Amino acid sequence: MATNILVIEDSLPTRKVLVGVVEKIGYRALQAESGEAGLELFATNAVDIVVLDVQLPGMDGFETCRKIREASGDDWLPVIYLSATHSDEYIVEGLEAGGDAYVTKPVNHTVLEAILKAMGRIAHMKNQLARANKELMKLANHDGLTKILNRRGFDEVMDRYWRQARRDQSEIGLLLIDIDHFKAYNDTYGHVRGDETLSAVAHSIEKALMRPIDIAARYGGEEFAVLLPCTGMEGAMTVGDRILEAIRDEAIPHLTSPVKSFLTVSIGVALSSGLASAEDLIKRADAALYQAKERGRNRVNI
Ligand code: GH3
Ligand code: MG
Ligand code: MG
Ligand code: MG
Ligand code: MG
Repeated sequence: MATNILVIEDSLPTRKVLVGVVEKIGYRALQAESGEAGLELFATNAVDIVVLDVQLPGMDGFETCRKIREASGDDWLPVIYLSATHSDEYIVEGLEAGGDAYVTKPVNHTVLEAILKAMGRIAHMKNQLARANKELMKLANHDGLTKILNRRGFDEVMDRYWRQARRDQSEIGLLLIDIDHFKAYNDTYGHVRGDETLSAVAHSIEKALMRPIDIAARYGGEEFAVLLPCTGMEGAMTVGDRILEAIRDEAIPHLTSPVKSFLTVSIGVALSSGLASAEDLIKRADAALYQAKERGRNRVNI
C-alpha cells in the first residue's frame, strides 16, 4: 500500500519542492495550502504522515497539529513540522502540541528525506501492529471450531445492543439453542464427528438469520445464542421455528437420540421488555430452554 503524505504548506514554490522530495522516495503527496484545507483532506483520506508548515494563514501549524490529534483519537501518526523559526521554546511548544519532529527552513532536502524515511518506518510498523491487533481481536471474539462469535464476542454485542435498545426503547429477542442429547451423539459417533456436527449446526443457525444485525454465537459447549435487535415475540418465534426447521432439514443422523432418529435442538426464547439487565434476559431465555427440554425437546419455547 502506498504511503500517503499530507503536505500542508501555504507557499506554492516550497510546496512543490516538498512534493518533489516526497515523490522521490516513492511516497504519495496530498497537498493543502492551509490548516483548514489540510484537516479536510485528513478527514477524507488515509494519511500516514503529515508534513506541516508552522507559519500558515488562519490556523497555524501547532493548532492544526492539535486538531489532527483530536481527529485521529487513539490512532497515532507522525507529524513533521517545517518552520523558519529556530527558537528552542518554539520547538518545545510544537512538540508539546503533538508534533514528532521539527525541521527548520530553508529545508535541507537530504535531511527531510531522511526524516520522512524514518517516520515512514514507524508509520509502517504502526500499521502492521494495527492490522495484527485487529486480527487478534477477531480471534479473541470468535470460536475456533465454528467460526461464529464466541461467548466473549456475544457479550460485547449484547452490551452494545442492550444500550441501543434502552436508548430507542426497542425490544431485543434472545434465543438460546441447545443440541438435544449431544452427549449420546458423541458417545455414538465420536468427538470428531461431534465437532463437525457442531459446525454444521452453527452454519444452519446463521443461514436462518435474515438481517445482518441478527447475530449468532457459540454460547457454550453445544449451546448457541441468537440476538435479534428490534424484534418482538412474533419475530423471535419465527426465527426460532426457522432454525428448528433448518436443523431438521440437515437430517443429521442421531440413532441413539430418544427424541428422533436425527439431530434436534431445543430453543428458549425471551424478550427484553420489562427486564432490568442483559443478565436477566439470558436467565429468562435459559429458563425457557429448560422448559423446552422438560416438555420433550425438539421445540421452541417461550
Ligand atoms: P440435553 O438434551 O439435555 O441437552 O442433553 P445433552 O447430552 O446434550 O446435554 P449435556 O449437557 O449432558 O451434554 C452436553 C454434551 O456436549 C457433552 C459434551 O461432551 C458435548 N460437547 C460440548 N462441547 C463440545 C465440543 O466442543 N465438541 C464435542 N464433540 N462435544 C462437545
Ligand atoms: Mg508558511
Ligand atoms: Mg445440559
Ligand atoms: Mg444439549
Ligand atoms: Mg447444554
